[in-house]
Amino acid sequence: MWREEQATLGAGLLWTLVGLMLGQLLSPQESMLLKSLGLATKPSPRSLAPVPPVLWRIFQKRAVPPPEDSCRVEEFNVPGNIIRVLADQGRFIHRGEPRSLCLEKRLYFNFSALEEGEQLTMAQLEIKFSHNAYHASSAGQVFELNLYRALQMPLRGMSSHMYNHRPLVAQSFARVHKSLLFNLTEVAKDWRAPSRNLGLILEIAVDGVDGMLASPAGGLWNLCSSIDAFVDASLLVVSLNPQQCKATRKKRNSYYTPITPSNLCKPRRLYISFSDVGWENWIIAPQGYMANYCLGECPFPLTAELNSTNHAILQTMVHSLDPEGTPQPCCVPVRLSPISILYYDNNDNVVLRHYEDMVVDECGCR
Ligand SMILES: *[C@@H]1O[C@H](CO)[C@@H](O)[C@H](O)[C@H]1NC(C)=O
Ligand SMILES: *[C@@H]1O[C@H](CO)[C@@H](O)[C@H](O)[C@H]1NC(C)=O
Ligand SMILES: CC(=O)N[C@H]1CO[C@H](CO)[C@@H](O)[C@@H]1O
Repeated sequence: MWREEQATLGAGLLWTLVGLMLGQLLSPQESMLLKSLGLATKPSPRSLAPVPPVLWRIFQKRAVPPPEDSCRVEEFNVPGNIIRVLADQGRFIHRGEPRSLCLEKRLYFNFSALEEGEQLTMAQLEIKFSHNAYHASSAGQVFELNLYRALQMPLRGMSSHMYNHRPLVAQSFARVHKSLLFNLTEVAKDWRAPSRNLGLILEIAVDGVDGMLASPAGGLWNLCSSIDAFVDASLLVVSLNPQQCKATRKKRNSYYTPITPSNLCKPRRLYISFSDVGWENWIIAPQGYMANYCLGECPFPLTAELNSTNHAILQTMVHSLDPEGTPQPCCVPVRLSPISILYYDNNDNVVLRHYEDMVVDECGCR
């Protein structure tokens, strides 16, 4: 880690930055910053949905060290720098009747959060069942799950026949206390056009004509009741924004620079706290990060450690001859590295997104 800089100049810049963030972060600046983060407006999540464990896992794994290739999601082995978990917004069509059809529900995922230039590379539907609701009477019972693509907008009291009767997925499952995962990549690509996104119809039925079974207690036990354990459906979508993503990445290797008691150009520590900027209500993690900045002199003669260009070397030479007429080269970032941010977007979806060039690793005289 770099030595905490107490130099007057360093502290001055630091306080300018803090002042900028605390007091005078004017809306044009804030919206510029949001835009560079790929957001049109500052999200104001209404309900704070729990963070899907898979996103936490990926976030924590990325925290240190940063990924080698920022354009891939290694966990799923697909290209991408944005991972969203979209909540299902569909309604129940009915549940419990007739007895062999336990549940019929529309699943709808709002794709408006995906921006124009993003390429969708993966979509995975998760259907979750609660852990507690597993009923012993249904042990061994096999359920049939069918997923259909809806063909028209649902109307209230819509019959169950308004959809394509070739199911996208037909699957049997026996245990209702586990998540089921389905690959919907192809369908979701088609959903990018809003008029094409009419959602899905999910049907869960008990295998057999009648859903009633004699229970050990003597009465009739409705097998469907164990499907009340149905908790929710969500769609994990991975996409790639090529403009915000570089193909290859060098390893971050300059976490420590030699401590030189000088005013020479080098990275200085700067911690940016998201709560200081008033963003703590929509950024889930990190709460802040070490962004750093470049500061210092670029004097004649420039040494190799100052990462200078031929042009900068010439400029210092001219500066040494004519200090009034030509300034020194500037101390600027020459290597930056990315971070990942976990946040709620405007639709209350949870998003894990990779941002390039957020941390100053190396400075140079340019
Ligand atoms: C999807 O979300 C956008 C932005 O929040 C909203 O304007 C739109 O009405 C939503 N669409 C549907 C069908 O709910
Ligand atoms: C999901 O489906 C797509 C397209 O059909 C396919 O390319 C991809 O390999 C599948 N992913 C997995 C994990 O099976
Ligand atoms: C790319 C490059 O030359 N980087 C160097 C910049 O300067 C630091 C020291 O300040 C060196 O450690 C880097 O290798």
